[in-house]
Amino acid sequence: MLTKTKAKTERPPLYKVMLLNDDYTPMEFVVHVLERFFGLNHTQAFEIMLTVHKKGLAVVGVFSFEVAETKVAQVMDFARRHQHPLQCTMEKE
Ligand code: TYC
Repeated sequence: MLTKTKAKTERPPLYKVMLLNDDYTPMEFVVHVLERFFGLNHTQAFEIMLTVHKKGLAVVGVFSFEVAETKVAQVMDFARRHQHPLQCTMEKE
């Protein structure tokens, strides 16, 4: 019999949400986004913003598909409304 019957606990896949650097979005705006949508305190938010600024991108959180999708949409919508080119993406972990 070729059918595998592996007794395993299925975990839902997780998704990394990442912020990308650009030359135009103000640093304070990125810090505000990280506090507002990712629940980070000011120090954590500032550190992650600086990592994105220096390295080009950083993972800002890991979530279920639905939550990751919502965070990306919220960040992209908020950035667009403020006319900043900030980009936020998600990727399967
Ligand atoms: N590089 C931007 C600047 O110098 C700051 C920035 C940080 C932009 C993180 C986007 O995801 C970002 N104003």
